[in-house]
Amino acid sequence: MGLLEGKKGLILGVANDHSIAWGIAQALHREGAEMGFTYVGEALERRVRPLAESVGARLVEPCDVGSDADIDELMARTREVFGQIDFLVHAIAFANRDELSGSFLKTTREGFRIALEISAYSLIALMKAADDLLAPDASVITLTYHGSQQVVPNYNVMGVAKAALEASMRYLAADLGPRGVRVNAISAGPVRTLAASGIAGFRSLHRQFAEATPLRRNITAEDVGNTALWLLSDLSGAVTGEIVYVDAGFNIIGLSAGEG
Ligand code: NAD
Ligand code: 0WE
Repeated sequence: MGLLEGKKGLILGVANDHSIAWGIAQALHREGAEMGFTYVGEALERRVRPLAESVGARLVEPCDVGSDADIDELMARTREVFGQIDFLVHAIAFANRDELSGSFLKTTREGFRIALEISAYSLIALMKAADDLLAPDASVITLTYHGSQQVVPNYNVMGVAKAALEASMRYLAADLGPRGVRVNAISAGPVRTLAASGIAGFRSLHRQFAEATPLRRNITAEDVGNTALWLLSDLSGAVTGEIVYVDAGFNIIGLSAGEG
């Protein structure tokens, strides 16, 4: 009997089979969950549909989280197909590429607005729209990164957006807690996904990261999937408003010992 047998929910943020959201979906599928998926644009639809079908998804809908109409349409379809939902996975982030290199000081007003709207406000917008669909003991997770807490070169405005996302997660946890709904974040170490490819210096960051961690390794979407499984299952029933680090221990280190 799987840990999520009889539970159903939405996964937002699968772009391809390297996506962290796909690592999560595979872990949830293994434990018996039923899932609906979303995509943005026709190019990604062609990637997401076959993946969704491979885990028997009954719902695959477009949803640009910058659009209230898209979000409302998604929740209307979700109600038709699933009735209530037991979980929601938010694995979405976006900043204009030119905001993710060079000086933080050149962050633009528009670049700031877009990064915070798509990467942080979207969690609030989705939970607001899903409010009356969430089961009494529903569990919601979002994905964050340590660049919200400490400075990581080039992460720039995304660090500010993740700080806003983490704070939003805590306020949502406090708001929905009295109903039994839990909201948590997973802070993942660097994973080579579409969102990470083409980032200036990502290869070297990825390598240096592994060397600095207590476990001396990088982390995978599968690692994140297994922690997501715990947070979305009843095993984490008293955990809410928390940031769980899936980073091979990187965040506890003050100064790296290095090799030899
Ligand atoms: P990914 O590119 O596979 O996923 C990012 C997703 O965001 C894509 O599916 C994309 O379609 C979606 N997205 C972007 N703009 C959107 C919009 N307007 N509406 C709806 N969806 C939109 O990359 P990933 O690394 O799997 O990212 C998933 C989450 O994990 C993000 O929140 C990211 O910040 C976080 N994260 C990633 C890493 C990493 O190193 N890859 C580390 C920690 C946290
Ligand atoms: O959250 C992220 C990446 C999010 C992201 C990535 C892109 C690339 C393509 C948001 N918007 C865009 N926009 C694009 O046009 N991560 C945690 C991965 C990541 O990104 C970095 C990192 C790490 C780690 C950027 C700079 C430095 C480190």
